[in-house]
Parts: sequence; structure tokens; C-alpha cells
Amino acid sequence: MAQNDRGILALAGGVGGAKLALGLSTVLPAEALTVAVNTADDFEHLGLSISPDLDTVMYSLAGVANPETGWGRRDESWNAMAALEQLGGETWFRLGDKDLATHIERTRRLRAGETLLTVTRTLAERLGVRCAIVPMTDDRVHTVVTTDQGELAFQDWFVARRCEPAVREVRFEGADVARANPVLLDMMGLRGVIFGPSNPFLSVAPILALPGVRAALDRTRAPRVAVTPIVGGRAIKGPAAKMLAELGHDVSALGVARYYGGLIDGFVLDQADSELKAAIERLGTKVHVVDTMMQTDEDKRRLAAATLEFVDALACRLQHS
Ligand code: FO1
Repeated sequence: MAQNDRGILALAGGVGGAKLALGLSTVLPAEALTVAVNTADDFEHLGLSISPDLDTVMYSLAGVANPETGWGRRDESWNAMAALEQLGGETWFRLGDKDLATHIERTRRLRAGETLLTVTRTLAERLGVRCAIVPMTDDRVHTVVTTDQGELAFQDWFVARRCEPAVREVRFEGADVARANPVLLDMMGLRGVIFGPSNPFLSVAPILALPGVRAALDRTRAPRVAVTPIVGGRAIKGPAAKMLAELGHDVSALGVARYYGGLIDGFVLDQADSELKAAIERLGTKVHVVDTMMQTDEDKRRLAAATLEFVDALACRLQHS
């Protein structure tokens, strides 16, 4: 299959996007799925190159993700952190023993001159992942959060301060000059583009901030569908609802659909929010109402299958319009 040919491009960030990516990987042939992942959360810590969202997606697709946290690996041990603590080292960002191996090997390969794309491909293959996971860019982009307590580097705000300082603005340093991965620049032959149920401001916005990505989304004839990260006015995980409020949006799936605006043709809405269907459709976005909760692997498969059906139904509509 040629690159993009009738494939699905999924945009993903943290845990929600990774769960849907796993669902998609169970209903699509490996060569028909590419997951493009936010890297603006990446940072250097303890001398290591950490790529939290790439790892969350990679561990999920490999079936080794920690089911309690969503990030990190399952059956993890914490000996290195405990030893580091005893030595008075920095332990606010918790790296399990197995997870550390990923960061050590990524750092070694990057220092040897490999690109993040190549390193990601190798690590994912080693863990048995069969579909493509691509970082949104090989260049450095950093999320900076302007809060009521000043400017904070992303993980400082997210982990060290537990997302508590109120957010005034989010910016992606380096995004304006970063080169997006080619899969994000040519979306012509795709079956569909799926925005995962990831945080719109932290996970999807950095991808959209890369030069050429919005234009590629505008140009493609493939249906573009977003899956809601908000159910009943609450984020399934993380600070999306808090950020919607603090950034002046409606704290609802409607607020998310408005935020994506003309970038999407379809919106997957949770059944608990079915009363918002008409309001979202008035934005010019088709709506598909389903159960979007993904607790079990079967839930992930079911949501992925429903989203793909919606993508294909929209394709028929777009062809006839
Ligand atoms: N999130 C936390 O809330 N606390 C942590 O100690 C933590 C450690 C961590 C280690 C590796 C990794 O890949 C992710 C980790 N995360 C942790 C999650 C991470 O900060 C967030 O998931 C993302 O950056 C936001 O999507």
C-alpha cells in the first residue's frame, strides 16, 4: 500500500488518544493505520530524553501500558526511583525501572544521531507494535503554559503543580519553525483523519500548530472526525474540562466541537450528551452519538469500529456534495 493510500491517520496525545489508537489497531490492518503523536510534552529530565505521549501510545499498542495510570508500563517496579530518592535526587517525575530502559535507549540513539522518527520506529517494533507511530515532528517543540502563577514548562505545570495554576494561555515554542512529519502534510489519499479523544489544547493543538498541517487538513477530501474528550461536562482524564473553562470555552463537547470549527466534518458525541447533537450540527458538523467510554479492550474496539463506520458514511456524503 502506498503511503496514506486509503489509510487512517489518527492524531493522538495522551491516554485517550492511545486507547482509541489501540482500538483502531484491532479493527484495521497494520499497514492501514498511522498514529501521529504530539511531542510538545517532551522534555529532558535526569539527562534523558522523555517523550511521554509517544510512549503512552507505544505502550498501549504493545499491550504493556499501565492500566491504572494510563502512562508508563504495567507490572512496573520502582527500584531506581527509590534509590534516587535515598541519594536526594529528583523524583517528582516518576520513572519506573522498565520505563527507564525506554528513555535510556531513546537517549542513546538520539545522541548517536538518529531521528526521533527512526528511534520511535525501532522501539515500537522491538515491543511488537505493527502499525506506524510517528512523532508529529523530529524538531524540538515545547509547550509553555502561561498561568496565574507565571509561565511554566509543561511538565512543571502538569506533574509538579498537578495542573493547579489557572491557565491563561498555552503556546508551543519552536512550532512555527518545526517541520511536520510528512504524513501530516499530505493527507490526500486517506480514508479518514481521526482526532482522538485527547486534550484539544495540549495534545491536538501542538500538531495543528506545525506549519502546513491546517492547510493539509483543509485540502484533504478525506472525512475528518473528532472523538469527544468531554462527557457530561467532564474530561474522561486530565485537565481538558478545567482548561476549557479557564480559556473561556463552553465546558462541554459543544465547546470542543466549536474549538475545532471548520477543521472537522464529523464529531463523535457520547450518548450522555445527546442533547448537544443539534447545537453541534448547527456548526455544520455531522454528529454520531455512541458510548465513548473506553474501560475494556472491547470498549476500545467498539468505539474504533463505530468511528470508522462514521468516517465511511461521511465519505459517501462528501462525495455527493
Ligand atoms: N504523569 C504524572 O502525573 N506523574 C508522573 O510522575 C508521570 C511520570 C511519567 C513518566 C513517563 C511518562 O511517559 C509519562 C509520565 N507521566 C506522569 C504522564 C505525563 O506527564 C503526561 O501523560 C503527559 O505528558 C500528558 O499527556
